[in-house]
Amino acid sequence: TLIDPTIDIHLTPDYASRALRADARAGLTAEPKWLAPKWFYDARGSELFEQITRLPEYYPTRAEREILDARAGEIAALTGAHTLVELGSGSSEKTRLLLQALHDHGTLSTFVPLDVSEVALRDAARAINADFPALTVHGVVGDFTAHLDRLPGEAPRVVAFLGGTIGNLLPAERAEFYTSVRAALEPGEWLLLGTDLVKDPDVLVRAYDDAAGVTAEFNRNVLRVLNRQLGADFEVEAFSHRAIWDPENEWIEMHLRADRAMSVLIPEIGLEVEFAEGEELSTEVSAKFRREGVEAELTKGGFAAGAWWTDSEDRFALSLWQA
Ligand code: AVJ
Repeated sequence: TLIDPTIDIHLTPDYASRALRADARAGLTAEPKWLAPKWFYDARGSELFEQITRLPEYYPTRAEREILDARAGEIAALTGAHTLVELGSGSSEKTRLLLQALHDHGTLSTFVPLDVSEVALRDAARAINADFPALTVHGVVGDFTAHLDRLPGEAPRVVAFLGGTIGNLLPAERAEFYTSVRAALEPGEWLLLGTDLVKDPDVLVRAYDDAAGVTAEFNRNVLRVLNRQLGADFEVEAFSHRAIWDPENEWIEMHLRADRAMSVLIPEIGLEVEFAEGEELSTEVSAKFRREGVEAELTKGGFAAGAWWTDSEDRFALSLWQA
């Protein structure tokens, strides 16, 4: 029989809607305008992202899975983890690979998925519980940039932050994130990190501007989120998708370009926003990494290098760090 998993809630019910309002106000009154990438992921946005992961141009998901397929056993042997903490998801195939390897190694007792969405977390927790009936699933509803203290689970724990999502944080935010993960862990515990690597800009731009236009729809979806959640009247089809490689910062930036001048009303935050023709709204930074850079940042954050693995085409890296 399945027991309902334990869920700790560190967020108030209105956390997301308050954060969206604050972000929309800050970003849409800034010069240049911006919106944070976390607002892509309503139900439709999450489904579009799933589609992106299956596109021929979008290699990161397949490359990371290849590494996990090859290395999950080594990760289990190196860490001897009793607890797997996963930041940001919890139902994916990649999670199952890690859980299976830790289970086979004989040390796994607890899985701790952490997500801002309680619904997503309950679904993930139940699905994992069904496949790993002996596992204690202890979910945490929280924001990984703010609620890493008091992570449950028996030591040693591995905190997995996969998919290259670390690339959505700006350098200062990454530094803060590494410091807070380090503070949440006891010495000897682990961080498992997925990072997309710097490569041919054409390959990168294609991965963020696919021929089928799925990424364009994903990008525009953030305007639909604002229309629905804040009563805004963005004319979604009047914005074009742009993916730009910034060689100085070594990141991909996604923009939405206003194809003509327009004025947008956002009643729920009492804002009227003007767009000039051709004005670009920044919606996501997706940083790409080099080994030296990752090592420098993690070392500064107080971690010691454990392992560095890449896929057969050196497109993506999975690295293990010890607190
Ligand atoms: C989920 C943040 C890793 O940056 O590659 C995919 C999101 N954006 N296509 C990424 C994304 C455009 C993705 N992450």
